[in-house]
Amino acid sequence: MTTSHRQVRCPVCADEFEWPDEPMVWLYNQAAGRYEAFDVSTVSSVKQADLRRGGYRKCPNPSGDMVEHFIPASYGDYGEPLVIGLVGAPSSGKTHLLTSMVRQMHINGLASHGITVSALDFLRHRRFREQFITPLEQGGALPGTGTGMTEAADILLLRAPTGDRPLVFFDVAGEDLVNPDARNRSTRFLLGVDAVIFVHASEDPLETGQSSTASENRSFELAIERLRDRRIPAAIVVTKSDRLRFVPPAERWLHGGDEHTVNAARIRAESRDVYAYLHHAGAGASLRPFEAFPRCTLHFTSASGGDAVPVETDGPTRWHFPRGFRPSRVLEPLVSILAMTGAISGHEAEKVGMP
Ligand SMILES: Nc1nc2c(ncn2[C@@H]2O[C@H](COP(=O)(O)OP(=O)(O)OP(=O)(O)O)[C@@H](O)[C@H]2O)c(=O)[nH]1
Ligand SMILES: [Mg+2]
Ligand SMILES: [Zn+2]
Repeated sequence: MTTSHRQVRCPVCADEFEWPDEPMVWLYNQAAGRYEAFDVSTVSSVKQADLRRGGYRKCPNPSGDMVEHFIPASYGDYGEPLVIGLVGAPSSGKTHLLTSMVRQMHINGLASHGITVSALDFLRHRRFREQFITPLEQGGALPGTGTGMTEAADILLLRAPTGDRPLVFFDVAGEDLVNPDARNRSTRFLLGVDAVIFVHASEDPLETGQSSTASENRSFELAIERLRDRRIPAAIVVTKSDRLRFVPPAERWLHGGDEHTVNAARIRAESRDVYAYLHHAGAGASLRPFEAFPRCTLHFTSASGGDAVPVETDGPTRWHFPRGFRPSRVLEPLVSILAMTGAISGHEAEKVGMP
């Protein structure tokens, strides 16, 4: 049932409003391509619950600064939502990382922590699966994210021993994240995030002059600036670490595969190795979140397992991963964030990311 008098922050417009105890549910009419209001007070309670699960609410958007948008009708019925944003330069690997993360969660990658996930926003999740998870599972490389994206990429329901919470991910274009224009709506999600995953791409040894070793990481800087007063946890991820097979600590961590426990000492050891790697690679600018946020962990991940190559076609160039899609350690940053935000509890979890 709906919990009344509860303040909820909309994950789309970042406005806060009282979650209404109303009988209206909006259902998406596929054929007409629009949401239609439906009064559920006339149907049985079993049907009401079912319609709420698959339905939406129209956000009142008190600031009146966004186009009409809808959030899952059951969004306010669970514990505090956990909103996670990805931040990183264009092409740093945010979308591949998020896709492989969501996929690993769905194939029970968090089961050893007593956590399962399912779709909360069914339409959004179906779109996410069709556009990202399925193509990646088939070995295709995903296109860059278009600018102007303001909506959450996916909204899931996280069921953990600590409670059930909506889990929201934002993944906007790197190009928008390096744009300092305050009117840029794509970065507004930062106002509502509970944790940030900062994504740094490890260098492609075949390319030179890559931005990853630049003295500045604009996307990190701008996000840190806007989150300055928020004491939220963060994770720095060196993704595309499959490229670091000649860098012994990275190779060793990736080779170790996925973890099944929260072990604060191990997470600290990996964080130390990633820190040293970024420092020696001259990418000190990507370490800024470590100084800016009170709790921060660092990770090596690979979303794909290898570099994409172009596919021979007559049409426009497509890219694919010739050895298939083999993610490694993509859930580690998420597990650390779950520990640092209290979604995973216990003595070890409390120590994660502590200085
Ligand atoms: N080797 C390797 N390449 C990767 C990996 N993840 C992503 N890539 C490549 O990096 C490129 C950019 O990845 P995206 O996930 O689209 O990067 P993004 O940060 O979302 O980029 P924007 O949406 O433009 O901001 C893609 O062409 C992928 O082929 C990885 O784990 N390993
Ligand atoms: Mg992207
Ligand atoms: Zn809204």
